[in-house]
Amino acid sequence: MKVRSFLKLAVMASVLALGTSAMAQNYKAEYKMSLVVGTAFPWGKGGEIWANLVRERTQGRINIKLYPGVSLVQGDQTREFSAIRQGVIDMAIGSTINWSPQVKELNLFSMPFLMPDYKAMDALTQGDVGKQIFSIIDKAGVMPLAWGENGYREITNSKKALRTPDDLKGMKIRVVGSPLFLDTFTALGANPTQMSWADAQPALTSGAVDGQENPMSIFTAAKLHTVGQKHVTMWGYVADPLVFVVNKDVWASWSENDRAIVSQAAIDAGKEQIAIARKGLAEPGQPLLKDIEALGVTITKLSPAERDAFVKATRPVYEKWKKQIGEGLVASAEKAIAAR
Ligand code: X2X
Repeated sequence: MKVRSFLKLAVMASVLALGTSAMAQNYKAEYKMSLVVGTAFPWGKGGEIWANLVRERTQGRINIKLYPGVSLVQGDQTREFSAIRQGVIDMAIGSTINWSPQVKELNLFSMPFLMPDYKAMDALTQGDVGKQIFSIIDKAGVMPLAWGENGYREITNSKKALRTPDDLKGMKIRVVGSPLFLDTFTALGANPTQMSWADAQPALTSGAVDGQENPMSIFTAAKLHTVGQKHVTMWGYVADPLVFVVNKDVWASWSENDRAIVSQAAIDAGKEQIAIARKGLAEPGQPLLKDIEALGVTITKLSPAERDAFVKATRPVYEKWKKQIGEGLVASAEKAIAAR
């Protein structure tokens, strides 16, 4: 009796073990999602929404854990794309800026004053240019699934209200990612320094740099007014979209049904994430700016003529990078924006 029930148990245990090992061949217990910032930011919220949708819709077959602070690459956001390609990272929602060292075409969105408004950005990401960019990311070795948004990057500093390129002269500005940013700020007479987001915050606190550029949703969630950033100029010079991606081996390991679920979940999460990123900025009157002013921050809005002075000063950078990115792609983008 005792022996028989032991055998029964042993058989049951081996059946269970077989079941889990069959699954383990294809599916990991946990997938690592890389993000630069956490769930206090619209960007990180997008990650949370995507992970939750996937977990629900796959009944837990695909279980995703968030790794904010690009901790899987020790905070070096410009190494994120390579780490996804190599499988150190299973999936990510990344900024086009951070991946542009590996995928030069992603510099498109960082061309100064290419996209005047949200409609222009949508005309690119939701149109033919977006499809071309996805095929380039795919060829670069990572599976792209959906677009999200970090946002329009406004310039902030601790010194004074900026209205003209002259006001930027000699100012130390933290920039990220691509040499294109160094070119833009050098053309404006500033003194740009490239550093990661992790390093930027202490550098702002100590005064090692005077200013930085980031979307207002990053400004508020990171409380940049508490690290001396008292002046914001709304110049809307570039905007960075986010891209939802999966490592190709991980992608290939999933059933067709699960791939469809993950892909649709990315699209749904991306839409929701973009709405969160634009909240308070896309509505008339931009209510988010009033909240920021209430923190003791001056917000400078440029007249069309004032903005034009920044456009003119950065035009040589635009022309230089048009060639580096690819004249065909940039021409398609210009056409799509003109037709918006
Ligand atoms: O580092 C930045 O400025 C940030 C958070 O916006 C990006 O990752 C591009």
